[in-house]
Amino acid sequence: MAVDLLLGLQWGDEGKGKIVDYLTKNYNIIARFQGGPNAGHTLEFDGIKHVLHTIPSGIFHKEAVNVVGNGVVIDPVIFQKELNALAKFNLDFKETLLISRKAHIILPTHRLLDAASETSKGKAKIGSTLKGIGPTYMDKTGRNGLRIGDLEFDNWKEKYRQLANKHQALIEFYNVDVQYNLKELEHEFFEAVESIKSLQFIDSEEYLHQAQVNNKTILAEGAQGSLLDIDFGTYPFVTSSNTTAAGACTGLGIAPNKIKNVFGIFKAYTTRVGSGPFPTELFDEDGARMAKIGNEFGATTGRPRRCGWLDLVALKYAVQVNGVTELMMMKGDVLSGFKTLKVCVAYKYNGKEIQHLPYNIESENLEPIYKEFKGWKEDISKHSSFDTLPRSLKDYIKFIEDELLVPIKIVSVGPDRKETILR
Ligand code: 2SA
Ligand code: MG
Repeated sequence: MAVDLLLGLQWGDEGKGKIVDYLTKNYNIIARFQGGPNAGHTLEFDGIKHVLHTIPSGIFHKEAVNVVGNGVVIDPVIFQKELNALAKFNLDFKETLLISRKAHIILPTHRLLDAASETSKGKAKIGSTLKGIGPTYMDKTGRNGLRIGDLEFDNWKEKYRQLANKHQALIEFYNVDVQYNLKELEHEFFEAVESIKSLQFIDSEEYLHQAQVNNKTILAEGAQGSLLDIDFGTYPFVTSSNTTAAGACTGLGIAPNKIKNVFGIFKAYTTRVGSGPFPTELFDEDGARMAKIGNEFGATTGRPRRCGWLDLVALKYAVQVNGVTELMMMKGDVLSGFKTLKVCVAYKYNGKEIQHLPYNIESENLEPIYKEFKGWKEDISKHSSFDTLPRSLKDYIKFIEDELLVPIKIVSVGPDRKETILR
């Protein structure tokens, strides 16, 4: 049985959580493959708004099994808080939330190291969510990490201590002002570890293999976005994992030839939270309007997101790297009421017009070239069929499809599960 894959094509916050929740009815298993509590996946249904960080977005469907894959990094303290926030929904986690033994653990000192590293960079900081993501993946690739499977052995605290001691020495090396009380942090960490031990830890690659043999349907859920990919994103202003399609193979142990549909999610405009280049960023009223109507604030940190026009050059790049087979356009409703819309169709790069994403997209070297579109006035959030959408929105959609050569199968017209148009 094939595996489908869903991922973000921009700098994250495209609305992956909403669409995973919407699609879960078609799948037996939802499996997260990278990232950690830096992610903020927002879901809205029955008048409830809920933000998930590490737990896959299929959790609200009682029949679905949710797997936290080996490519994910887990902070037991945040994980525990997520579980507590879900208590009111009466979900049975023992059977429906499974964690890979090979997933790495975020230690309290990883978070401190993240803060020390960012502080030491001053103005050049990445704009990390400070959840310890970078340092944890560094320990993973440096072969020092502590994994979920280690918790099943008696000596895990020795491993923990060794790693935490090393981190403390590193924090001192940074020589910046990071205040902390390790005793307190460790107290909550050890408590949370004991509590997550009540969940099922699994050999997730084997579990997912057996699921495929038994004809179960699997949806791999990405976090952050393609332009934050450690290899293909706007390095160094990226996250520390592969957010692109290949990350689903390494982050779950799924073979590339088992992946069938690749669903690429994008916003009808662009946002970015944290530092780094953003060619179509707006500093005017249009940008402020997108931020306000789109409620563009980080779902994990609350930071305001930077906003700008749709960048088709960057989007084409993401479609290419991921092999996207179906597109999903989010937040078209936020663009209602704009007189004119702009879409970046090429860049002026060192004096020449180019149509690909170059190595360096800092604004000193690059200027977006826009095509203008007529806006629409109507509130589209109550529409349930593509046919009734305003003509100008349909033109906008058609242009994007023609440029990317991939069909847009879902048009989201509001944050609620119900505000979704399937074509
Ligand atoms: P990190 O924390 O080390 O992974 O940060 C590195 C860069 O990756 C960006 N990043 C994100 N960008 C968008 N959304 C993310 N999740 C949250 C959300 C973010 C928030 O859903 O809104 O609440 O601020 C996310 N996670 C990481 C980050 O901004 C850095 O640029
Ligand atoms: Mg988000």
